[in-house]
Amino acid sequence: MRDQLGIDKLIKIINSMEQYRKQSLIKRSVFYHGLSILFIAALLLSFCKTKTNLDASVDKNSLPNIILINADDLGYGDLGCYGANKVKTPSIDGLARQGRMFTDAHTAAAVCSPSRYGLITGQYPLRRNFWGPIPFETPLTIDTTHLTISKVLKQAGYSTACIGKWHLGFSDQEKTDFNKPLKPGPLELGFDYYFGIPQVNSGPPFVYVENHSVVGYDPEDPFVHGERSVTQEWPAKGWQAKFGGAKKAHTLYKDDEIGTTLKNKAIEWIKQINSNKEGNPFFLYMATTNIHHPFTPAPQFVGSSECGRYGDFIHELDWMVGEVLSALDEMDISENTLVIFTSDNGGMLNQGGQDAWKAGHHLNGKLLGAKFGAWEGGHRVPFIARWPGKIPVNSKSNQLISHVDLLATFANIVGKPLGNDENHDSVDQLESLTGNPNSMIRDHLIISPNWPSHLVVRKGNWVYIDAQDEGGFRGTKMGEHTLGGAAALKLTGYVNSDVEEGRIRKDAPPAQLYNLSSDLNQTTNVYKENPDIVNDLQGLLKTYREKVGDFSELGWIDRR
Ligand SMILES: [Ca+2]
Repeated sequence: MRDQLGIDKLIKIINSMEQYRKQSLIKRSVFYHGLSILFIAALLLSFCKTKTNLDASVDKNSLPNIILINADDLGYGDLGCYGANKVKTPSIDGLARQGRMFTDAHTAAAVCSPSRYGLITGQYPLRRNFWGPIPFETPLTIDTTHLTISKVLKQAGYSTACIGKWHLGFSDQEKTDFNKPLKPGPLELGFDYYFGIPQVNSGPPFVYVENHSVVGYDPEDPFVHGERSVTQEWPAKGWQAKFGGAKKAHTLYKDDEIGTTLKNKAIEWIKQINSNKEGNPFFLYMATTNIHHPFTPAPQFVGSSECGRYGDFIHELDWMVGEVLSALDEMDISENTLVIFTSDNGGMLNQGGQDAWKAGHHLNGKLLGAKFGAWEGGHRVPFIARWPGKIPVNSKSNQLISHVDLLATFANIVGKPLGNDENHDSVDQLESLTGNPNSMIRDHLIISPNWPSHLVVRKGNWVYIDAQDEGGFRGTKMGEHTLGGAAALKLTGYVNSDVEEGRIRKDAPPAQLYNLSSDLNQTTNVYKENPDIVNDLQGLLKTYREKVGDFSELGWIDRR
């Protein structure tokens, strides 16, 4: 039927063309010669068009959307699927059941800013001499010529967004001027869109930033140094008196609405990209402020957990994740979306963390140590990946992986594996996500605590720390915001052979070696018993210390 209609149409067209020729008095041979050239050109054009569309649709269909959720300060023991029972995390537990949970995943650093640097660049932050959280006027810490996870995906045709906490600086000036466009920033590193909080929820400026601008900014109402900011007061929120002005921008930022706002923005962006019929895959890097202090869950979560505001903030985080996952279901795109959930460093024994601990919630599970530190609790974090049809459901992996590995892994997913570039430390872990490798893919792993002296190297089941104690927070008293290291063992009751009554013993070895296969909780320093291994790992660390290069030290270090 369709063929007959086509032939009838063709006869009609030929008849009308002949009529036109007669009217125009053009010779039959000239007219049809010209027409045939036009016909061939049209055919070629139409072939090219079809071919391009075909290629694009094949490529796009085969590439998954990627959502990378990076929680803040969420410890190894903070989720139900990792053993927590004072909080309920049904959405994240569900994600784990539908995918794979990793038990030996590590951040690049035990601290917010350098951890995020490693995640985004695939490079150990030590190469940038980067150790601590950056002050708020620090310029962009990532070189805009550097390869990033967002660039790898953008170059493969992805629409990309960063929504949430940035904490990696803006501008190329010596000090960032928030009264000027915040450029370069995430957009110059491969993100098409950015919305979020520029720094951290505990420090200024307490405003939202969208792309290059502070949301609600008015040049008539600029930021002012030394003026108290118009912002809500919360425990463990600081420096309000340091940076004020910009009243309208400050008023738009309400601490207990951040979780909801970021969740809404994330879903809004996914919906907008998904409704774009070009069919590009998308990459969303969603960095929550949950569960970094101040603990500011929305009112409906207050009092919902069994371990205070710390747990309530986890409940809000779980809700946010659940809402994003539900949105994927509603849009019918869950099947072709790789969702990764992780955290930027281990749990912190701040006031909220200490209260939670006393209520029986163990932030980092049975792991020794916490945020900022070289012990496992500082950098071994939850890492869950779901990719229907690719990642086996309800599976666990004890493969040693690092956040820096996402760069090479994403590059492989989009079919453009990275070369052996000295400028990154990323190892392709696609096989760890989707298969069951028999042996460790990584030969070794370097992890940065807050103190450069305490650099960590992991090789096989051995972990070596180049100094005594945790090399992180230095608070020694219960109730102190920065309780950490040996002193924190008075709270946790955990045991380490170098520690006695909350202090490092006088006869403790100068550095630390643990065998994680028999002593995951780092109870016994076996440095003295294994001089050859110590020697080998010290040598390995030395090669990395030489990579620091010409950079001056970056980030705050708790050197009290
Ligand atoms: Ca953090």
